Amino acid sequence: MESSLPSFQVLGFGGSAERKNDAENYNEVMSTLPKVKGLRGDDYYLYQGFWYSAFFLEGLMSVQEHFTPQSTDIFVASFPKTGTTWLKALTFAILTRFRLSGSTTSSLLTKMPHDCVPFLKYNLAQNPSNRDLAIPLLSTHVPYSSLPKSIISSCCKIIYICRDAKDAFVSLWYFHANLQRSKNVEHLPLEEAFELFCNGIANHGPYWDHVLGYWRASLEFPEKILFLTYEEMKKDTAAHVKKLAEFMGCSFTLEEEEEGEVQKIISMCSFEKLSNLEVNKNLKCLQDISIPIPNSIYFRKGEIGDWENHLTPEMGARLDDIMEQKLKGSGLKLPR
Ligand code: PAP
Repeated sequence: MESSLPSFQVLGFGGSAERKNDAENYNEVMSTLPKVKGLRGDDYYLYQGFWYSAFFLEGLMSVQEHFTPQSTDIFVASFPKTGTTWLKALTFAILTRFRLSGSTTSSLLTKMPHDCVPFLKYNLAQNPSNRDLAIPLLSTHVPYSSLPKSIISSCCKIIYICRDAKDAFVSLWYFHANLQRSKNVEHLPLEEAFELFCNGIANHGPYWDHVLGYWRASLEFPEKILFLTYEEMKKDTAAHVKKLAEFMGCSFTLEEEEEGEVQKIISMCSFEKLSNLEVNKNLKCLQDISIPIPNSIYFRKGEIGDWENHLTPEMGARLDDIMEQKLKGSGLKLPR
């Protein structure tokens, strides 16, 4: 999530002296970094090889400095718009299924998935009691190489999801455009945003480096990092739900499978179900009090290949070529 608020306001709502010091230090670091104009006309800073708006960068520096995970934590990691909301819903539903007396009691019915699985951010780093420690799920858009050392050196598990770059870009552009529209602010034309994206400029971009970082780490530490794609998860959601449960250490029992538990979770987390809930149709996300974002913005189409309705075949081919070149030799080929 982004903010166009000045940094002192974003960091200011907690109010502690330590926080103010942090903000000053981070602003000092930022003043030394290369910057460009980003998707919403705000500055993006190049930090450890990736681009960030001030809001994200301050958040990143604070978690790098202050965050310590619990050893049982599981992180849902992603580049924005590649399936985060869906994966959060699924992991949350899988992990909390034992607490439910029936599927109708899931928090997903009344809380947006982002409010069920919180993002790593300053207030969590400084005050771990801001989270429900009984649910060991957190999420992040931070690239693997910039994750806090405390996470990398821990035995915490990470579940990463990515998606065809063209669909991720279109989803990202719509998200920004809808957000700007909801604030009556002009948004960048799709063609200009596409140019930026192809040059690697997006929050937490370049996209290809984000994907490659987690891909390589998943090859090195397969027991710690599960690498998924949106397209494969769509194609066989049941197999992925079981895989997720196994990876998180809470496999479905035969009895559960026979009782249709896997299918119940798939239905609960489906685009159709979640996008039609009151909380996701008409309420705003609570995950950050500085920028209330309508939850409905996170549910657009939920389809594979929608890029064809928005990009020309030439634009599509250009992004495919870039991805192919960048992923060459990695052994990774993203489904289209
Ligand atoms: P985030 O990274 O900002 O949280 P994220 O959830 O990754 O966003 O991306 C939103 C995309 O996931 C949207 O894709 P679209 O723009 O191509 O439609 C959104 O529709 C899709 N999405 C949200 N919920 C679901 C779901 N339950 N199943 C499938 N896709 C979903």
